[in-house]
Amino acid sequence: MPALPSPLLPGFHPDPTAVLVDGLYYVVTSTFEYLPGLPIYRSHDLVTWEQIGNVATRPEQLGIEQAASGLGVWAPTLRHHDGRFHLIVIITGSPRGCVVFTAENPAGPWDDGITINGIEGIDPDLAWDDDGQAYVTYSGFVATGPDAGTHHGIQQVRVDLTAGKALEAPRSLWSGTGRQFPEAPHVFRRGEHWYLLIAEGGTERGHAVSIARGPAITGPFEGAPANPILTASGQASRIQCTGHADLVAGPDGGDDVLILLGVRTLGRTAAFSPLGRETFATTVTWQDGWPRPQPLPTVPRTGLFEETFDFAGPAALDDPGWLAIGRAPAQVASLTETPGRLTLHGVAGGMRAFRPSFIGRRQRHLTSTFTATIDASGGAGGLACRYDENIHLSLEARGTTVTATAKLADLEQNWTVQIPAGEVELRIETRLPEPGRNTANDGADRIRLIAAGVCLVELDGRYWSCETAASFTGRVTGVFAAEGTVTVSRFGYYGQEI
Ligand code: 6LW
Repeated sequence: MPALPSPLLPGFHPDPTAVLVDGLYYVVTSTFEYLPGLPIYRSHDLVTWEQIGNVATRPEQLGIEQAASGLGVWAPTLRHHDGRFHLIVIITGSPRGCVVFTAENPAGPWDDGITINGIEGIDPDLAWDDDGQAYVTYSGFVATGPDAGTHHGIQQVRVDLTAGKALEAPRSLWSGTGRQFPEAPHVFRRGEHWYLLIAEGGTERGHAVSIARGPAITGPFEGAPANPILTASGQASRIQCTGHADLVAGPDGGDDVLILLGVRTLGRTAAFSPLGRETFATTVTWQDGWPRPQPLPTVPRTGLFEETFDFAGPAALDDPGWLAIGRAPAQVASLTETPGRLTLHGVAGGMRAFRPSFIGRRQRHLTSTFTATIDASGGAGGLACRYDENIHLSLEARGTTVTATAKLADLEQNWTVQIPAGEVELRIETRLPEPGRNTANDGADRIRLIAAGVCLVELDGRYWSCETAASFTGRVTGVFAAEGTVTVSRFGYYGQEI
């Protein structure tokens, strides 16, 4: 097998689920409050990946207009059955609940989905027994409401996918080895055994993968003697939080592969991960009917990356990598209102708003430059890097002033520079700390906020990392409007892995 890149899908790509169909691999990850939801990636060799679309392109598929940041689309499971792709997901903070979407073509269109009633939890898995009966296996974690935070282990129900209902009361399957938060179950058959693969320990530094097996899809399940079979917990590794895995057969009959969640940490204490939870992969060998994951590939990605948008044509927003918050990108930004430019209308509060006027892209490279050429003469707006409405960085043009803002929960600081009237080029750069600067104060990357070539401030990126933000997502960087009308003639993203 060719060396697997590490990460497999860089940037905000948590909770991966994977399936192999007719020699092609597909991976979907979770998206929380963002739209479109559930990006779908395709690869023929697990090395080169292309985003072929998103499962949820229409807001009504998700119902997350009011979902708080960090709620919305949680961990999905992607499967292929009876000639159709099936994607099951529990949408927290949405009236839609547990939904199964299907599509013939994974690139879309996906249907509106059917809600499965009778399931209270997160991280649903969908599997069929040998007679074609469908089962949903899920984590009995309560994510919202008065009982939020309580846990009922891994549960399972037989379901009718056409009627959209559970056919029995939930049965408890397993609670893992005693680490907190048994979740992310996947059930599959291999040879004579049925396996129940789960995550436990929580999605932070205690994250681990454990497995059990039994004689039927319904169990009873018995844990592996060597659980947890994978964890970075307590190990001197830059890649931490490894867990939440799905299993696929390797290319060309090679070893199986676990597709899993992890973070890339920086700094002396490996404490901060600027890009949030990413997707990784590792090979698996089997012994005595139990999987033995091999060490995660440590060879990082290398190379240069560039994508630019000049908004000249009507298709610039069709790229599946644009993200907006609680609304679709095309509901936030227009390509027709000002021909040749992207137009956004201000939402008061700018990036502090619950639903800002913002479209952006995942930051996927630790060394990165985002640029936007903005005309804010009809209002105020600019370029921003977002974790959520409380944790973000921005450059906002208003008249002949550009204000840089660093927002960190209850703290906020501003810096200003005067610019000539007209268009201004705004830039957010992230750079790795210089080698040898590995001191106690070394947090994460260095972030520079630049307007018209002037660097207003350089900041330690530890404060815009998933640990500090206590965030399930990652950095998303793009353009926003805080007032009036703002237009953008050019947006560029340059990345480098070294
Ligand atoms: C997800 C859970 C988890 O539902 O984090 O890492 C939660 N694992 O399985 C949100 O992504």
